[in-house]
Amino acid sequence: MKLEVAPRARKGLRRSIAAIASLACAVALLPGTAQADNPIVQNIYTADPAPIVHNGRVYVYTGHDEDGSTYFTMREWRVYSSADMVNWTDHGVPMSLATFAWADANAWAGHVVPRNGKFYWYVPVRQRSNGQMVIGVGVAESPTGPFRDALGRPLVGNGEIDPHALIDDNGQAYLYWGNPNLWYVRLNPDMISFSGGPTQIPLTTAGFGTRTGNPSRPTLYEEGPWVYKRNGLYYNVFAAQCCSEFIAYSTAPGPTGPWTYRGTVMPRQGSSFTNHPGVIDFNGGSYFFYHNGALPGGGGYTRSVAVERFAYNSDGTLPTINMTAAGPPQIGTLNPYVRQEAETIAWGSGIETEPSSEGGVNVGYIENGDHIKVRGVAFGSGATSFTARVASNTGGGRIELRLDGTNGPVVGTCTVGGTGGWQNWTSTTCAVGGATGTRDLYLRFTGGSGYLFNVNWWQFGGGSAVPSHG
Ligand SMILES: [Ca+2]
Ligand SMILES: [Ca+2]
Repeated sequence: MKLEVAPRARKGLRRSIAAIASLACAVALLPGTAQADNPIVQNIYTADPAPIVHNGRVYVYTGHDEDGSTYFTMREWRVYSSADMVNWTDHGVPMSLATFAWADANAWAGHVVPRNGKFYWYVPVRQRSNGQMVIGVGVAESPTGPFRDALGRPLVGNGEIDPHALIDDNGQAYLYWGNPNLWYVRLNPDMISFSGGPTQIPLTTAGFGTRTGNPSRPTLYEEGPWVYKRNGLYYNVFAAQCCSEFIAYSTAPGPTGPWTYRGTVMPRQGSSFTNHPGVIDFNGGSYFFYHNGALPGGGGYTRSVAVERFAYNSDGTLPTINMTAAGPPQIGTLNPYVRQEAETIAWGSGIETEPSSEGGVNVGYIENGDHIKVRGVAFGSGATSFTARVASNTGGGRIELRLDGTNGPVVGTCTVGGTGGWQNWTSTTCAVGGATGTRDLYLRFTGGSGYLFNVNWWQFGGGSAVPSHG
């Protein structure tokens, strides 16, 4: 159970996020202007996206750059999921350095692959005994964890980073990794052991492009291999030629090559000197995940995960993909007449998330003027009530339900009272009028000074929408 925290710590990031969110809202109110929903997480810095598709949702696994970091100071990993590519649910911290008793630092770029009804998460971490970067593997029965150390020791290690797993059509799995080299091992079907030793993929200029001015690294390959098979072709999308990195790719007829360099996927953009690719197909579209320094205070050590939709060229080659603030279009709509987690967010301003005593995650650290945007909410013929699961160790406040923007029409206002604790939960309900059709919903929080209340989930009543997720 989550302990009461008083006074609650304030993080400097939130104040600056509110500033960018205000700008984003100002832009959103302009007719015909795309709404800013990149980066996909606004309350913390995230990096190194690793997306998977499971049971009709996209799960994206990320690292967590600590606020104010001046190095790759990373102690835990995060996971977010979405059915519509714009509203992302925060599932908290499913794995951290503490998961691996033999590791002491550097919770860096990992990759998750489902198999055998389990989820295997390959991560580079620093081994306490010798200070070397090695690769550990976590395992869980759920995509949101919790993950445990599958081995109690590293799976493999040679000082290099950025593991990525591929299960080929014949069932043979491969684990790729490396910076400055590119390695693989053949994983056994248990996904936590391998046959043979680490093998190097030759970094030839034909395979990985030509880098000039660095004789020790003659090719563009830098790090972050993302290897997958699509329509019979193997792709290796990777971070190229630090610094700053761009994203490039190579293709091959087989999982270990021979590779042919194919060019740029994402140019050098976005005020982070690293980038990291993650590529999936989902619900008829193709999506490219990456990171940049787009949030306030953002940069090379304070990064943020973002996503774009793209289409393969007819010959299977990748188009050039540019970073945008708008991100992909929404797939379908969000159903307000079922329980929605408060931490399902298109854009959050001023809020934080934390573990909830009722399970999962709740939104907290709510102050006067903070808000949450939920995109494309299908109210249909009209909602008549709103219920929120709330807790407050202070005097509470109000939830204004607004449409279209933080200054849009108010369709209801719920009062939240004190509950005697930040994790003492109760439900509060208020009347709603005028919420019809499909609109963006803004939960705008108001009240006195200090922290007002927490929200775990919400649900509208009375409507008859026929929502869809595409
Ligand atoms: Ca706040
Ligand atoms: Ca929740």
